[in-house]
Amino acid sequence: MADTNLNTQTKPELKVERPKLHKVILVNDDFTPREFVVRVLKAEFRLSEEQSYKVMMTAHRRGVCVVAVFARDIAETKATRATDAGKAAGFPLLFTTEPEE
Ligand code: TYC
Repeated sequence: MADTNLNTQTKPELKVERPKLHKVILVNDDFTPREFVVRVLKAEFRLSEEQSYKVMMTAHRRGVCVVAVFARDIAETKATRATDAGKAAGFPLLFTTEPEE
């Protein structure tokens, strides 16, 4: 009996999950001028003129466009700042966020 292993404990599982990245989404509207949208994309998201124009036109044509992905708090801060830039200029420009799958 000296060899009987009575240890039935199982190793506790350590599950460390990577926090999800969050998308910042540009939403189209009928009022914000195209050039203003491009200016905000360049200033807040550091996109080039060309990237900004493409993102703006995709939202314009399709209704929405993913601008970039960030950790949640950064995505939310940037979306709020960019939306506020529109509001300050009297435009209904809207940026939202959502978690990646
Ligand atoms: N649709 C706007 C216009 O025709 C331009 C625009 C594009 C506004 C994208 C918002 O997310 C937007 N002036």
